Amino acid sequence: MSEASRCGFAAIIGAPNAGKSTLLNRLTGAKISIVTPKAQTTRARVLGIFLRGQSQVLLVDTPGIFTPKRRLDRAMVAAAWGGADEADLALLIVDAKAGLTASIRDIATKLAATGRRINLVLNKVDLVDRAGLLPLAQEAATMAPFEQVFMVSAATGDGVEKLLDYLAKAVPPGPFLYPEDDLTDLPDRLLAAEIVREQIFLQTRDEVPYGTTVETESFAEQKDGSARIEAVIYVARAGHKAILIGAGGSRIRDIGARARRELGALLDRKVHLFLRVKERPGWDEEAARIRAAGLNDPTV
Ligand SMILES: Nc1nc2c(ncn2[C@@H]2O[C@H](COP(=O)(O)OP(=O)(O)OP(=O)(O)O)[C@@H](O)[C@H]2O)c(=O)[nH]1
Ligand SMILES: [Mg+2]
Repeated sequence: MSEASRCGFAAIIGAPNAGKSTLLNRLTGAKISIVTPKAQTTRARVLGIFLRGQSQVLLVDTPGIFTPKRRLDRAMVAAAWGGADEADLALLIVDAKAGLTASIRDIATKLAATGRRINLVLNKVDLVDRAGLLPLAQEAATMAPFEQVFMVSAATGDGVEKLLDYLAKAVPPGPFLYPEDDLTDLPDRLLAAEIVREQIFLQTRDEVPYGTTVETESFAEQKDGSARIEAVIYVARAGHKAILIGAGGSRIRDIGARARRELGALLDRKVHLFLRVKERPGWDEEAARIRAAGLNDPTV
């Protein structure tokens, strides 16, 4: 690391489902943050780190910003704004297919009011007609003083190189804050819980994923190098428990099998995963559960 090194935080901000986590994974080249087709997948901030030239860029994936109802929701939205507040610069990511909705305008206005350096990232350009992108960018430019506008597809990688170059130059001069090999600060216990939650989001519908939280109860390294992981899935309703378990335990088996495979690949070792489903009405109003999800509870 020379005197010319740079290092800083860039927060990825936007509405739910805009592709923030997909972008974090794409920019870092690793699966760090979980991604599903459902809104409100990400619940807490997730750090993703990449090196480019003399720069270490600390990307912060955040929960989507929406109108919160539950205490959990309030903690999620607070985490998103906290991410923007603490960062050197922010990327406002907009789903180009969904366009400039009222909520995007609201987020852009609030983001501009923070006085942070902000950039616009129009994502999912693979889903829209190229001709429509320029007018969209021009209209967006009236919403906030964006430093730059990027048009990308986080899914295909289109346009991402330019964004990587920009970020490497945009972070302030300074020493690296993390070891050069680090990709994230996410502890393996939290990663395990997230990967299980990703499968729940992928394999259940309606209110079930939103009424569910996952906590790793034990994570033990075995003598043979494998990991033995026990996780508990809290559900808000008895009906959700039945759905998660499925006929003859088929659903929970499938969730476990896929999560185990994924974790095995991510941790690069054999994983033994044990899941337990527990009814816990009101967990989404419980400070301890909110903290266990990696969030600060804004109401205490
Ligand atoms: N076609 C296409 N799909 C994308 C792109 N980026 C993300 N997606 C999809 O959009 C959906 C949401 O992606 P996420 O990365 O989870 O979005 P998010 O903004 O993190 O969502 P929350 O965490 O819920 O706020 C997933 O199905 C992604 O595969 C893209 O560039 N093109
Ligand atoms: Mg996300």
